[in-house]
Amino acid sequence: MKFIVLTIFPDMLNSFWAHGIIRRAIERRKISAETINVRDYTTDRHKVTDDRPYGGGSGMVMKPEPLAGAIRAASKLAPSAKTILLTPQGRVFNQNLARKLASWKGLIFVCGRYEGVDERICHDLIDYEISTGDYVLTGGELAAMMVIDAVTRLIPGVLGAEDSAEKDSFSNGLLEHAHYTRPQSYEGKEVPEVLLSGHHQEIEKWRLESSLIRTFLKRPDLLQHRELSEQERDILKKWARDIEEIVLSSPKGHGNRIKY
Ligand code: 4GY
Repeated sequence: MKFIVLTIFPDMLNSFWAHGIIRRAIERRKISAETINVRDYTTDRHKVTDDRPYGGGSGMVMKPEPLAGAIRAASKLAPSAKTILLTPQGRVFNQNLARKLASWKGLIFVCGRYEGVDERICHDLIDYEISTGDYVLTGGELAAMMVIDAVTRLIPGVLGAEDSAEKDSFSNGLLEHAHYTRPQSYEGKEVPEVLLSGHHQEIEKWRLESSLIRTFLKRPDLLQHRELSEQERDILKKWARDIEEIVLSSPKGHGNRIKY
């Protein structure tokens, strides 16, 4: 996978490329990383990348010519790469989109600044618009890094077999189970007994239960569109029975049955 980021603040990417799994992926040639300074493609003495908006108003707009020059230079480096503009107006990024992007050969990220990018660039030179979420950043750089980060860890050989992407949140549509490490007792709180037992089947069962209940409590929307396996249904039914028992035996209860 070839990543190219177009920005007027290339230094923002330096520490990103230089740390952790991203750095290792570059060293092992699982990905290649390039930052292109849009200012290098300005044509005037003062290297101006913005201009006043037609129609008036406050704020500035990114001039089309430097961006066009930078995109064309990037496309030469990665001819089969798709161009992506990071904008709140794009398709909202998620793990499924990350999986799709991970299967492509190259991605060119166009990072806007100021109030926005001249519409003719968006229209002519951008293949996809992606949003990392419903909020407004001061530029596309952080969003580009988020997308690159999520895509990189899905590329085969980037993560070790140990912490493979298959095992984490969303690979099965559920949140991760709770994690514990030493010490066994921390500020009076104990690690769940079963995790010390060495009984792998019981541990797997506990982890699925932890995943399911955390998803139900923290992100019930994730369960809405997901089919449940027989085992998952049994776990949720057991919890429903336990909860109902508590409700029915509570002193103020009127004996109303929970409908589900
Ligand atoms: N949200 N997801 C986002 C963003 C900043 C002005 C256009 C987002 O991806 N990008 O807020 N981007 C703006 C800044 C130019 C992009």
